[in-house]
Amino acid sequence: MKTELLKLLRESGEAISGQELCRIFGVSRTAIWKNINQLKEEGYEITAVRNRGYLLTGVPDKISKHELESRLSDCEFGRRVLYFDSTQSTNQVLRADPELEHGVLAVADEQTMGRGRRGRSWQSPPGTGISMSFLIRDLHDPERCTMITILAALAVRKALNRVTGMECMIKWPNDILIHERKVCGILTEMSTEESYVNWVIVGIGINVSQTGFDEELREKATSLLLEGGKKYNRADIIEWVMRYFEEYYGKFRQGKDLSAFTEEYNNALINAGRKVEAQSEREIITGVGAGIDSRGRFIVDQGGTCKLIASGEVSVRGVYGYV
Ligand code: BT5
Repeated sequence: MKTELLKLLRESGEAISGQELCRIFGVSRTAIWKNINQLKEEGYEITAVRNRGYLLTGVPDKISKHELESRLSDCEFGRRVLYFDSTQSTNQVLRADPELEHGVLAVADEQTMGRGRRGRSWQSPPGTGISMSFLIRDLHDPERCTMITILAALAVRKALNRVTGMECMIKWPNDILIHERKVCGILTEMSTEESYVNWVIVGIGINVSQTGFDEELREKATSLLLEGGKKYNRADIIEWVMRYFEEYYGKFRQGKDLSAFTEEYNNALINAGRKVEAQSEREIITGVGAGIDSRGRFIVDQGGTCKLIASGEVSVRGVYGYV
C-alpha cells in the first residue's frame, strides 16, 4: 500500500484528502496516517494542507523498493525491484537466481565487490552512486545480445541529459563520459547454451554524488555532482534509464540490427574522428575511429582500409591519459 500511496501522491501533484485516500484504499484514516508517517520517517516531505489533505513536497535521495516500483509500475523493465542497502554486486544477485523473471531490476546503495569487465573492479561506495542491473530473457540470438550494451549506453546518455541537462559522450563499448572522464560503466553478461542465449544481464554503475576519487581513479573518473555542481536524485536517474532503455529496446526488437541507432550513437561517440588504439583478442590495431556499424562493431580507419572490432578495449588519444 505504501508504494501505491506514494505513486498516487506523486502523480496527483496536488493535495489529496484523507477521506479520499480512505475511499481509494478501502482502509481507515488511522491506516492512512500510519503509512504517511512511515513515508515521512523515510525522508519524504508530506505536508498536511489545511482542509485539502496530504501533499507530497519533497522526495529523499534514498533509493528503495517502493520508491522505484511506484515509478516503474507501468514498465516492462523495473516493474519488480530487488533493493539492497549493500550487496556484493547487483549483476551477481541476478546471476545467482535462475528463477528470476524477465525485466526484474536489482539496485543497491553500495556494492562491496562491484565488477567491471575482464575481472576488473567497479567502485560503488554507499550513498553516492547508482548500481543497477536488469534481466533480459526474451533475446536468444548471441549476436543480437552483444548489441545490448549499445542500447544501454544510449539510454544512460539520454537519461543523464534529461535529469541533469548535461551532454555525455560515449566511449565504445561501455563507458559514458563527461568532459572526457568516466561517469558510468556498463557490464553486459549473458549465459549461452550452444548458440542459444538463456539470459542477458545489463549492469550499470553511475557516479552521482562522489566528491572525489582515490588515487587510481582521480584522473579518469568523475561524478554528476563534480560536473554539475549539485546533487541529483538517484531514483529519477534510475527511472529514466529504465524508461529510455525500454524505448530503445522496443525499437530494437522490431528491427534486425542497430541500423536505426548508429547515427545517434556515432554522434555521441568520443572515439570517432580521433586517433585510437584498439586491442582486439589477437592484435593491436591503430588508426582513426570511424564509428560503429549496424552490428555494433567499432570501425577503425587505417587510411583507406577499415578494420572492425567486435569486442575489446579502445584507447582514444587524449582520453584517460592516452597520448
Ligand atoms: C565497467 O568495466 O566500466 C563496467 C562497470 C559496471 C558496473 C556495474 S554497477 C552494477 C553492476 N554490478 C556490478 O558488479 N557491475 C555492474 P570496465 O570497462 O572494465 O572498467 C573498469 C575500470 O573502471 C576499473 O578498472 C577502474 O579503472 C575504473 N573504475 C572503477 N570504478 C569506477 C568508478 N566508480 N568510476 C569510474 N571509473 C571506475
